[in-house]
Amino acid sequence: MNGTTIPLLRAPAPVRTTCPYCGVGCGLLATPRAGASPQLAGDPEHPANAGRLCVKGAALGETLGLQGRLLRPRMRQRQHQDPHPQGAQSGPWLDLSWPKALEAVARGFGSAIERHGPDAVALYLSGQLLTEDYYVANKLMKGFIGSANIDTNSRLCMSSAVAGHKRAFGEDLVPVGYADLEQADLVVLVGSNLAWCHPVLFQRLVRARQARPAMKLVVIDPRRTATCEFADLHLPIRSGTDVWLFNGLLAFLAQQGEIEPDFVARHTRGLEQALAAARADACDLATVARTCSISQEALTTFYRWFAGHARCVSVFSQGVNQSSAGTDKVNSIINCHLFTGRIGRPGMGPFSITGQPNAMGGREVGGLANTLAAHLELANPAHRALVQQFWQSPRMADRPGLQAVQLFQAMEAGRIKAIWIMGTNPVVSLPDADQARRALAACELVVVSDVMAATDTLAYADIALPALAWGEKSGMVTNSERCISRQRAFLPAPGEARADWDMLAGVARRMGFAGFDYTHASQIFDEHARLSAYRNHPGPEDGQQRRCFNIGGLAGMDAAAYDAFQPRHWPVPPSGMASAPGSGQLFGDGVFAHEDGRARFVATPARAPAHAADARYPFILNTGRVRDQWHTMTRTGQAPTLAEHSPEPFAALHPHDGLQSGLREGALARLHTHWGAMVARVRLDAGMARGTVFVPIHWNAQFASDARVGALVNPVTDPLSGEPEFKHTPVRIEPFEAAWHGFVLMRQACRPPAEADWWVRIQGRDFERCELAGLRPLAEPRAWARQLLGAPAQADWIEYQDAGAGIYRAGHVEQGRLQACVFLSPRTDLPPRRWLGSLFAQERLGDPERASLMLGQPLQARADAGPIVCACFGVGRNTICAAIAGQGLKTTAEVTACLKAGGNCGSCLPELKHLLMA
Ligand SMILES: Nc1nc2c(c(=O)[nH]1)N[C@H]1C(S)=C(S)[C@@H](COP(=O)(O)OP(=O)(O)OC[C@H]3O[C@@H](n4cnc5c(=O)[nH]c(N)nc54)[C@H](O)[C@@H]3O)O[C@H]1N2
Ligand SMILES: Nc1nc2c(c(=O)[nH]1)N[C@H]1C(S)=C(S)[C@@H](COP(=O)(O)OP(=O)(O)OC[C@H]3O[C@@H](n4cnc5c(=O)[nH]c(N)nc54)[C@H](O)[C@@H]3O)O[C@H]1N2
Ligand code: SF4
Ligand SMILES: [Mo]
Repeated sequence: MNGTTIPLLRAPAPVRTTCPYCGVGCGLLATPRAGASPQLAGDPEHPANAGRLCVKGAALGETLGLQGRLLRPRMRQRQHQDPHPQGAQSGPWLDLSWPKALEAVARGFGSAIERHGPDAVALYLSGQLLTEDYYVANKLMKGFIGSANIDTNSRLCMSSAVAGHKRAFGEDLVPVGYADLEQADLVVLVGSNLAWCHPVLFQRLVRARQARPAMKLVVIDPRRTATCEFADLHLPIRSGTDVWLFNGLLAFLAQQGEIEPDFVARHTRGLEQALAAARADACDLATVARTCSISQEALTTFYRWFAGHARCVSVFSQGVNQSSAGTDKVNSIINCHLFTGRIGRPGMGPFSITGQPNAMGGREVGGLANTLAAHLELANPAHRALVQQFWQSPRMADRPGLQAVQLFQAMEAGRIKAIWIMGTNPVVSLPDADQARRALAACELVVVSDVMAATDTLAYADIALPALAWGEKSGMVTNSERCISRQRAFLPAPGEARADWDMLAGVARRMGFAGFDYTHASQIFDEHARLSAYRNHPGPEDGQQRRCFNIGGLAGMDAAAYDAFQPRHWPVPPSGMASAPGSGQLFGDGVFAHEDGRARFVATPARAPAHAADARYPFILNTGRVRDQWHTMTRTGQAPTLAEHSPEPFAALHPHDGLQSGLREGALARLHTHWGAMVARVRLDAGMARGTVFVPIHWNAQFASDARVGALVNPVTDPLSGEPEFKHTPVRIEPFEAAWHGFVLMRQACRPPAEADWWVRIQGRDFERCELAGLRPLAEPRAWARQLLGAPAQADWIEYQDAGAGIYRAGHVEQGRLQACVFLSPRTDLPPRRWLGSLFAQERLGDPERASLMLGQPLQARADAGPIVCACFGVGRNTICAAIAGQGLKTTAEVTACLKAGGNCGSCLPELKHLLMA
């Protein structure tokens, strides 16, 4: 449970580690405390964050408890193969020892390979694994099993950026760092909600702008996001039209003569074709503006600003990558940077920002089905030979393996007989996510390593392997700006949990493979570092290109040196070896990684997203993130501090669209696509484009009855990168006609009742909350409520009923303390949950509180703070709005001075700004 006392691993000195969430890669100091959970703070010496943390990082302490953890290897017999919403395998779990579990995995994989060949097995990994885990998995699969059926959730994340970089630069290289963002005169954020998804970096940007107010910020996103609150210009382009926009920009720059002719002539190829394609799409500004559905004035402003600011960084993220034209979107942006020579110098360049903490490390080890290791290429026979020689491996995969979406399709078709899923939750995060269930149900052997005991994916596992979690595991990660840092353990290993690399090596040894005798993570990192430098020098005898990814300078660290490792940006070539051309400020010398040293313009003829809206599915479904949750919520879902900002799954749409569809704010709506359906709370938001609906990705069967948006997403992928079109699926949205709405707050775990056709579970500080709704009226609310709240016959039970109005309220009090309460109504305007939640912190419920409980409203009008805006200080919207109005506050600084809100992590500053302007 939160706040559990954890035994100490070592004397209380701060341990330097890094945050397990986003790709900013903030450093943390964890100080173990006797008799209390460790104290966590931002590391003032880490180059990414200089001591700052966002709200997710600041709340990490609330996720360290062992409740819900998977602590022993388990196995179960499959009883049937039918996909079932809550899991196909209904046999009971049996604990087993590690040797038996590893043996079972090795035998299962071995048998599938023996019967059907190496391509009948697969690994599906994650950008949240440590570099060492990733390295061992890739080595096992590609070099020893001999198949490239190893892919990762990075396929769903930045594989379009990888493909775009390779086309343009010849190697997957990100030429921009965080300081460039601060030095830029123009920052363009394309398909990135940086304020919520990379908050500490966003705040670095905001501060840089305060220091240099002339710096401009442009946001290109169909939605008006929190990031837009700080923008000088927001281009709410029609979803999927980025290539038109950037083709238009290239044509405009050409027409204005804004070319860097020397750079283009000496360091690039392919301009003519790219420009011809751009001009074909963008014959004039009016056409581009119309296609992108923005005003010509806004378009021209953007184009002029781009033309006029040499120091320009274009940050792009999932609004670009997650598209059936994702790779072309990436190259259309890079084209504009090459044309203006804006790359390789401070304060400029195209910046693919990574999402996961070790997405970059996964690229280094070549975790994708089409890459090798150390930025080498699977398709290149010389590269395969090089890696095979280094690994001394018996075989080597010689063709690309299946990419995530294809992999699960092949599995459903029976072509994958055994899979090991590690550090990812594909039943939630894949597109057409019900297909993932069918696929896993059809697979003979499903092995899942995870830190939690219950996830939507584990529901389909035959073998569950307990992994060490953040705080317990140790290894390297690389952030968005190529900075390698250590994650370090500051907690003891709980139960029998093991490091992921350790499980992989154990299975490899049991499969009879040599080269997996690691006893410490430092040995694996050393091997990875040596491979990066191995024959990494140009020479006619090699036929090899010099690779920019070289960390040979980090080879040779023993356990102690590894333990003391300080953050370093790569490349770090071995001492004495010259850096590859193009390293340092990457591409500073104008030399790129293509054989001829030149970058490539890529012709990117624009094409529309795969599926258009039609009469049946008239809206476009866009999916993405909220501020305070991480992905499938397995960890952030346990933190009360993080639950309050967006407690429930929602569907945001424009108020006019809401009106036309009969959807009120706060009502429930059902969403249908060709692929699946779900139910969510309606949020009317004037910042949404007409005809679009936004749904967060986070909720799943562990937290809600029916809110897994992945099930609705079309599985179309980009032909080059294999990345799915997560941001564009035609959808229908209609009222979910519930006969009753209600909610329960309980000190104990709250099990959603069978009568609820819809529910959401929310972690509170002293209680659990369940939001409920039912399609059929409750016959006996009172008996139902007493049973649900588990109140004994003689319990102190207070209640209020207005049977005619269908209203029922009840509370169960024990020794003066509120144990549980329930509220039911035919409407959605139920009492404020935050105020009720605060009653659980009280030692004694006085008569006024008992009365107000039955009234369903606080006695003082101000007692309900409203939905939380500042999670650090628990400041709600009502409190903020009252202070703004009552005290005439004008700036976020004044709000902070008055209420503290925004004064710690700063994640809520965009929302404070919004409230000030409202
Ligand atoms: N709080 C939080 N932070 C996170 C994560 C998290 O789960 N929670 N996850 C991390 C991970 S792994 C990732 S990959 C990053 C993702 O970080 P982001 O990419 O910033 O986040 P998203 O919300 O997926 O999408 C970004 C924006 O793309 C917009 N968009 C949709 N369609 C289009 C389009 O056609 N064109 C353009 N230009 N924009 C479009 C969406 O409206 C959305 O606002 O976040 C990381 N950080
Ligand atoms: N609709 C839609 N879907 C999307 C996206 C979108 O924008 N829209 N975005 C996509 C993107 S960018 C991403 S990155 C993915 C993310 O999607 P996932 O990777 O599926 O999401 P997570 O919740 O991060 O899954 C991590 C899993 O690993 C477990 N875990 C945590 N630590 C460890 C560890 O140390 N070892 C092991 N073995 N397990 C561990 C967690 O409990 C959890 O079950 O979602 C993708 N899916
Ligand atoms: S910005 Fe927040 S989530 Fe991202 S690494 Fe830093 S503290 Fe963690
Ligand atoms: Mo991601």
